[in-house]
Formats: sequence, C-alpha cells, structure tokens
Amino acid sequence: MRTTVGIIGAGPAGLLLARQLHLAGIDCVVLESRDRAHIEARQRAGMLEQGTVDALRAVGAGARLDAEGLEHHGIELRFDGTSHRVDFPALTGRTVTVYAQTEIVKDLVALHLADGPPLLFGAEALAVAGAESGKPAIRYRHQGREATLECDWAVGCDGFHGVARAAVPAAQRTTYERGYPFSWLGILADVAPSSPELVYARGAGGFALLSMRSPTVSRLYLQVPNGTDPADWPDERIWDELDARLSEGAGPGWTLNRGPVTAKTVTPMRSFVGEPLRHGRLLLAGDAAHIVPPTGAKGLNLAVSDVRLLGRAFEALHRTGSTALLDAYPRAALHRVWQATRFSYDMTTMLHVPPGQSDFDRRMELTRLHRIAASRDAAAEFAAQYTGLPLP
Ligand code: RFL
Ligand code: PHB
Repeated sequence: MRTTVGIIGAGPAGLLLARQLHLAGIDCVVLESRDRAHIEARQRAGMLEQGTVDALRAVGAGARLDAEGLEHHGIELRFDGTSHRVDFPALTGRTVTVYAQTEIVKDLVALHLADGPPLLFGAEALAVAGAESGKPAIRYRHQGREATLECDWAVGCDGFHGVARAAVPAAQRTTYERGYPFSWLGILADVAPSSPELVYARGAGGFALLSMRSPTVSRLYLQVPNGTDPADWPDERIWDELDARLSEGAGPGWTLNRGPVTAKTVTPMRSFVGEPLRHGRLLLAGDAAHIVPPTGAKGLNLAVSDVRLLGRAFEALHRTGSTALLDAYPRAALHRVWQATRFSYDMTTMLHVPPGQSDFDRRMELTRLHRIAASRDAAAEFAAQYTGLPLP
C-alpha cells in the first residue's frame, strides 16, 4: 500500500490529523492496532481547552460536543480548610468544556468511516524504516499477515507505548523524564456531580478530584500509593476517602453524592518529553512524544495542539510545496509542550501529598495555593495555563 501521509495510531491525535488531511485533500492511511470497540471505550481525559473545542468544530466534529459538552467558567481549589474559585472568563476571557475523550474518539471515528481515508483496525505497526531516506515505510501486521505502508511522510500518533519513537536512533534521542511517588485511582459513577464545577482538593490525606461526564455521571479521582491494587479499594472505602478529602474546605451544607461505581482503574503519573519530534520524514505527536501527569488536564489538549500544527504544515506543503511549517513544527510544538509540562508538574506537586513529606515542603505547597487565592496576577497566570496557551 502507498499513501502520502502514513499515520500510526487512531487515538485523538491520529484521528484528528487524518480528518484535517482529508479535508485538505491530502491522502493518508491510519493504522490502529486495537479494534474499534476498544478505542471507543478507553476511559481517559475529560477537560477540553477552548482551542481543542475549536479544532474539533473546524473538522466537523462539533455537533454532539456542542449539544452535550458542558461549558465551565471556573474550577474550585480546596486546601488548608478553605476553598477558592478560579474564574476563567474574568481572568482570561476564556472557558473550558467537559466532554469525554471516549466521545471525541467516537465522533471522529464515525466521520472517518463515513467518508474518510482508509482506517485499518487490528493493524499493528511493527517498525518505521527509511525516515532519513525520504521514503519512509511502515511495516505492520494486519489479519495475520505482514505488509508495508510506503509513504512520503510517517506520523507517529501511537501513544506512549507505540513503536514510532524507537525509529529515532538512540544516539540522537534525548529523554526528559520524572516519575511521581503516587498514582490516581479513578472511578466513574452513575450519580449527579456533587458540584457544578471541577473541584481539585488537597486534603490532609492527599489529593482528590471531583469531575464529571454528564449531569448524571460523575468522574472522581483519589491519590493512592504507587502499586495500588484497585481490588483493595471497595466502593465504600473510595467514597469515604473522597468524602474526607473533598469535605475539607467545602462550605457548610456541601455533601458528596454517592452512587453505583461503573469503572475503577489505577493510573501511575509521569512527566516525559522525548526529543526530537522529527527525524527525517518521521514526525511524532501526542503521547508518542510526551506525557504529563493528568492533574493539569493537558494530555489530550497537547495531542490536539500538536496535530493542529501538523495539519496546517501539511496543508501548506500541499498548497505551496514549502516545508517551512513542517520544519518549524518541532520548535512550535515543544514550546507549548514544555509550558504544559511545567504547569502539570506545578499543579501535581502543589496538590498532592507525597509519602513522608516534610512540614517545610507541606507549607511550601500550601503557600503556592494561598498565593493563587490571594493575588489576581497569580490566579491569572494559573487560569491562562489551565485554559490553554494560544497556538503560535
Ligand atoms: P493515545 O490516545 O494513546 O492513542 C494512541 C493510539 O495508538 C494506538 N497504537 C498503535 N497503533 C498501531 N500500531 C502500534 N504499534 C500502536 N501502538 C499504539 C493505540 O491503540 C491508540 O489507539 O494517544 P494520543 O492520540 O496522543 O492522545 C493522547 C491522550 O490519549 C492522552 O494524552 C490523555 O488521555 C492522557 N490521559 C489523561 N489526560 C487528561 O488530560 N486527563 C485525564 O484524566 C487523563 N487520563 C490519560 C488518562 C492517559 C492514560 N493512558 C495513556 C494510559 C488515563 C490513562 C489511563
Ligand atoms: C477528567 O474529567 O477525567 C479530568 C478532568 C480534569 C483533570 C483530569 C481528569 O485534571
């Protein structure tokens, strides 16, 4: 098989890039190792920046998002026995939208299958060869047989565990990485959210987050030790711990709504940036290139901003023959990636309680939170990062 742009991975990054290319009249093929049901059910992110919403609308994936997405004007921070609301429109003129990644993937897959270029499910990329030669070739296995996708450009949108990153020779790769001494236990519950906006809480016992998927479905997270087995957390224990952490600092009369838990997973936390984002005619985007801890809600938004830049760059190449925007992609993408990496790191370290934390470090965390509550400038910087920096 031959195409102009070979895309590995049908997560949000690969699907959105394919849609952008298709609308610009550029041939592409998407290879996805899993099946459709699997990628449409994978529970992940939920908070979209304005730029992400705009990008989805621009490719025709905005109808259900506009009907069902929940526009939010702020978040609440609870810490040290107090609560502070960060008002996004007042501080930045922008809002954010709650709409699950599962729904974005469903919307993009439906568009793609209706009139899009080939999207092969169960097609596992094995390796990318020839990136430096100007004729990349993606070797993949589909329906028990090995085949090759020859392309002018290969784009690795295959997530953190994908194969594309490995095509950059080790001697030319630099990896920046940091682990964290805690994980998130996340649940979905069939119960109305207990607050109209997201609540990020730093309780004495650790971090808790109250989020949502719809007016009748809550999404909640708890900081737990690394290596936690979800089986050790029966539903009652989760609700009790969420209640304890979220109630500290809540106003009088606030209660946590409890309901049937329909999903329970543990996710470790990591910051990771792999450079370069380009090797010859191979480009990397989204989780294939970088990972942030979910505290800043940036992973999905970064994946989308990477491919917005790439979509524009391929369009310019197609129209004018110039690779200037493709040449500029790594620098432009990495600027945002590092800002989001710093923000996610700050939010993570400010809101979690690592094991054995010293009294001094605890006071430093609380002092950072108190500064956001006390200073409009500090709150405005926080809000600008949370709602998303503009694309260059
Ligand atoms: P994805 O979504 O991981 O998609 C990659 C796709 O590539 C496929 N793939 C391959 N296909 C062919 N051949 C191969 N060899 C392949 N290897 C992999 C995979 O099956 C998959 O379909 O990456 P993308 O598109 O870059 O999107 C990034 C986002 O998914 C990610 O940043 C966020 O979901 C991160 N993230 C979260 N972000 C938030 O902002 N808030 C969250 O609450 C949140 N929770 C999460 C998360 C990521 C998680 N991961 C990666 C394990 C929870 C989890 C569990
Ligand atoms: C979510 O709704 O899953 C979510 C929201 C905000 C975050 C992380 C996860 O920071």
